[in-house]
Amino acid sequence: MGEYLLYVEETPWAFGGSRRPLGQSEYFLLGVPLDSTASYRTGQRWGPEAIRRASAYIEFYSLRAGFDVDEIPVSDVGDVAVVYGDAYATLSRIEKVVDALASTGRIPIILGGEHTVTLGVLRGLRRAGRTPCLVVFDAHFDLRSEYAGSRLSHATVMRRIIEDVGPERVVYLGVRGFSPEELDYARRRSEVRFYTVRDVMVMGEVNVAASARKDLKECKQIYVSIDVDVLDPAYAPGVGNPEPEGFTSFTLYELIHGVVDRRLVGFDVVEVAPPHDCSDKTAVAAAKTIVEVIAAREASRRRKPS
Ligand SMILES: [Mn+2]
Repeated sequence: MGEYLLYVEETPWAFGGSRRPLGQSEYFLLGVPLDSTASYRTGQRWGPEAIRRASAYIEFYSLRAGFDVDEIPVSDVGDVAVVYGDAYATLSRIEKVVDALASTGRIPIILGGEHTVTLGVLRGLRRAGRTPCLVVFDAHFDLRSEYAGSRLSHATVMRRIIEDVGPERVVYLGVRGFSPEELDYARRRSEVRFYTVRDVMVMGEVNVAASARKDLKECKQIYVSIDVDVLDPAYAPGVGNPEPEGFTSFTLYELIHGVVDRRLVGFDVVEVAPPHDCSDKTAVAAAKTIVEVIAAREASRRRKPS
């Protein structure tokens, strides 16, 4: 397992404000400061640092779970050493580090960086023997076959993932900004399941969560990918590609608690771009999102199996 250390760098801040040893934690947290395929606004490389700093100053009490997530040890192992200018090489490092750490049964928490990192994480999990279904919170489908001449970028990442895992294992929540090509691929060619922002507003969080749970019924494992641009730019302005008409924080956390359960084998929170943030509010929202995902899994484990 020691080889993974070759690709990991220590960081000045640790999640939650303190460094906990890996041996005591079921969760490990890993930053990936990658933003080299960003097409509009860059700066996601500063995301992990901003989220860690914000996490040192917020409360970890989860209103919905009813306990303090600070009780649950999370070991912050640092950042993947990014290969600047080579996203493929960076992804292969993510894959190796996630494989090494997840093979010991631990749960990865990944801080982006741009959304492209999810592909490396899922490949690492697969090497570690985990093939989860995917719940994707995102304003966008990221389903383009190619973007700006490249098959690997934040705009194509979900297409590559679906080619790996199959569309029937993927559920989107909060989508609203896409090209006709992507919508066609989602609706007709892949029949991937998705709930738009409007679906959520019209049906309500409780009903959408119930429906998504049904979609995920056959899944033995679940991975959650949260692009913070699923939130409205009013709540999360510091992102690469802001898209109007997003979720409130309330809606996001309601849905997280509605769909995340003990089957969770990992998750990521991506696309925080601190140069475009104001008052650190995107970083704070991202830090709280991490707290709520852990809370939702732990709450499910504390309940008796139904
Ligand atoms: Mn997005």
